Amino acid sequence: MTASHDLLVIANRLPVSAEEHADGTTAWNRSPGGLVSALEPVLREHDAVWIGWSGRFAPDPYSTEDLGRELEPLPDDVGPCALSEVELGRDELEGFYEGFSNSTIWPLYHDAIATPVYHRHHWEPYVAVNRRFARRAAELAAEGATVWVHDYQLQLVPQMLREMRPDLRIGFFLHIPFPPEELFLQLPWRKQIIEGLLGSDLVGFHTPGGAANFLRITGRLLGLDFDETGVDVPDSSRASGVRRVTVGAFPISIDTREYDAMARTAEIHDRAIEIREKLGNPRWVILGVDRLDYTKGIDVRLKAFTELLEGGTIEPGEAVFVQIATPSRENVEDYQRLRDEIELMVGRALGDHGLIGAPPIQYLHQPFDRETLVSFYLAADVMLVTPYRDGMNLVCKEYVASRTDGTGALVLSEFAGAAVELTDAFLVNPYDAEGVKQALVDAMRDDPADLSMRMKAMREHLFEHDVARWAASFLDALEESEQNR
Ligand code: ADQ
Repeated sequence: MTASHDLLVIANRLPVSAEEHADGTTAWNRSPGGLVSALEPVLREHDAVWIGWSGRFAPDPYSTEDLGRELEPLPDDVGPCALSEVELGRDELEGFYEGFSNSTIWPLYHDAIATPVYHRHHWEPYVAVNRRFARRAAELAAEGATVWVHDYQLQLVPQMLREMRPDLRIGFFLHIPFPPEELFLQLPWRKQIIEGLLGSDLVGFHTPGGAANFLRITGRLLGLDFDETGVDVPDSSRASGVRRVTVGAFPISIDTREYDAMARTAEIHDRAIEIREKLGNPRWVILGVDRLDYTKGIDVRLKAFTELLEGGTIEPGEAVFVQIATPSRENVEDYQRLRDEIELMVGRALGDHGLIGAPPIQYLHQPFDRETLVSFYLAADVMLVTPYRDGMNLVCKEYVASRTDGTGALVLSEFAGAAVELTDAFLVNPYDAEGVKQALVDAMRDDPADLSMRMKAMREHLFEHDVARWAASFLDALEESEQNR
């Protein structure tokens, strides 16, 4: 590959993943996802390349010169555009991904719900891997190309890349929350992270709150001048002496029309009816869908539902709570502990309140395809989305987009980015156990006319603010930030 690409997407993962077979062959599966479908039209318009890791390991210790074995090259036709694989060794992944990304940044940026760990031996591979991504982009970018860097695993890439290629236009988007300074300042490498992000022309967050936190920290930590739209970074190569970094909120969304269309098919309707029948046709089906992550507040919901059963507000057999929890980050200790805690809670509740043939809770620790998820969304009278903190949360948007007939109720945490937009949901503070119980009861018992008004308003919002609009607004803002150069 040559330095010919005018649009580069850099994300921790490629939009395809490798499935290595015992006979040495590799199958490549396209990973469907919001980001891929949002970017697909833009990628097609450009000579684009996507830089990321494929999920397969290079031998440790990683060295570009001496791979030990050649990784089979990626086939040309598997992705939505050209793909460039960044190699990672197994040990490196532990430090960079499971370590610094998921045991330091992830908990710190989610209000320190789990205690972040600060290990120097995690920071070093984080820097090394970020540099590898930046170098690859520097090699592949055409003069003046646009680069869009994604998420918390790659916060140093913008600055590294700017040093290598000052001609590039660099945008960074953070998919998780950005914390207030009281928390962020714990980070021993706080200055390096902020300087890394400030290598961008545009830094985007899901919410105005995240953007404001970031701006305040640039002032506090680096003494830079900022206002609500950006920050001035000293730059002696410019006549003005400063380079403007634009900062803003770009709430991500889903392909609303696609979910709406899926939910209208006869097949998915039939599957939703079948799900309800298998659950015993209760009056209420209540649903939770998440990655099994301690930020998502799965325990909050289980507790609320169980206490309502205990107190007799919900009669056994009247309602079934289905919790779908996708296995996630199973090598990180906090996630192993969480799984045990949730399964203990489910087991206890079933022991105390189960009826023969009619368990009040169904717990599925499995991934499902999108069609199946939409069938569950259609089958559910109430969707419970109760994270302690969430950058956005797409599940609640998928639920709303799937409720084509305007029925259904969404209970949504105030601490999900989506709460800024979906103000017609039953908003709750996930730390307030009584408040969550009350919101669930309100959602179950609300008058159908009120429910339908709320759902209609949320659906209208999502049809107008879909993922294509998100991608376009970020790329437009990036282009405009260039005009300020
Ligand atoms: P996540 O933390 O992964 O994303 P979320 O936004 O809810 O959270 O996205 C999860 C996605 O996985 C959804 O599209 C959902 O349908 C899918 N999913 C969940 N359970 C599944 C299952 N059992 N089987 C198959 N698919 C399942 C991070 C941030 C969020 C932010 C997104 C996008 O933490 O806050 O909204 O990135 O920026």
